[in-house]
Amino acid sequence: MVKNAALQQTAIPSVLMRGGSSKGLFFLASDLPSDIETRDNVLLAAMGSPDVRQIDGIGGADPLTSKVAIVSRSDMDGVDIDFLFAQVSVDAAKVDTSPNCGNMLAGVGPFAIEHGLIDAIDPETVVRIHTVNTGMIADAAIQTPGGVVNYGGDARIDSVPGSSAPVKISFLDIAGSVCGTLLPTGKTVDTIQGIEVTCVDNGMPVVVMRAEDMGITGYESRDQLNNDDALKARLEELRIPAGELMRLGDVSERVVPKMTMVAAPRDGGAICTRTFIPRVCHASIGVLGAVSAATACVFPGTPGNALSDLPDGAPMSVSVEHPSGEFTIELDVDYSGDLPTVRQAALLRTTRKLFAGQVFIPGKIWDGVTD
Ligand code: NQM
Repeated sequence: MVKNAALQQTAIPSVLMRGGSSKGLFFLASDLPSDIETRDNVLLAAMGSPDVRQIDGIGGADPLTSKVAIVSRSDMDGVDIDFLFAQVSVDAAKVDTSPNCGNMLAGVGPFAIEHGLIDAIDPETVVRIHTVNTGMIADAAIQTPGGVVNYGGDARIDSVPGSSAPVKISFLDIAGSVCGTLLPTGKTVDTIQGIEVTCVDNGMPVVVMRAEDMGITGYESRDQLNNDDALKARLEELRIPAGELMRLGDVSERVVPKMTMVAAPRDGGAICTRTFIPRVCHASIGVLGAVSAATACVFPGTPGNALSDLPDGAPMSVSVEHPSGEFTIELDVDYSGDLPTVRQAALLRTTRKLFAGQVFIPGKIWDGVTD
């Protein structure tokens, strides 16, 4: 930690990484204040929030680029790394650490290896990660030929230009990550204000509904939907009671549940989605958001099930269409009980280190003294 007294700023070591289709700052937990209020103020200052342009920080003025990963060695048996995800609001002084982010998760393994938190193995290092937000465990397979993280490669994901090394992520126990149970209302279908929805939490609390019921086709662009103020107001009217039903309490200040509107697939996928996260339309779809939305489609009688074209196979490859392409998830579904359950979800992401150095925050927010 370096305090630049002349400039009255505190310099904090940090790496800017793209994780999947998101981007954000990665910190070692030991470089941040342990007091949560001070830490959140530091993160807000680093990103430049609250401000729609985040002009006084390094955030990208979009929820997808206003994210933080806080990384440390884990004390848990058999687990390598603890990852605390923080969603830093763009236009409000809010930091939400309740949900996970499967996109930022893709950068955690490389960051941990390059900071000496775990030894790399030639040619691949499987990093077992505990997401502190929800207690979930994930395995991320990082390419490390010669013990060095490989960022180059041919893997492509929609909504990210170019290609880089693949990061294969397997989620081991994601049901009920934030709400406690997979179907937090106890039902596969609820009717809220006349709209049929599935409230599900398979890694991310998500409310899934027919796009048609919300007055859209479900094939609109992100910009079209972001300009639809009436739709946004209607979604928020549904989200607040859905949050209560999902046992999340008052969600007016939180970033969960996410709102996913579904339509029949039209590009060869299993389901077409448009997701609000929750006040802005996602450019594609979140990783765990996609796992939850796909899971909602597995339950017979749900709006998603009726519209989807699910493939056979165990695990089955579910292609989730979104505004900038598709995202394929391998879902291992167990149909032996009364209701289907998902044993494991696996998917492919890529990540890239973009910038390493120090982020400067005003010294009055934190003097840089860690305890
Ligand atoms: O659902 C956006 C993202 C996410 C979260 C959001 C995510 C996930 O695309 O696992 O990755 O839903 O706010 O990074």
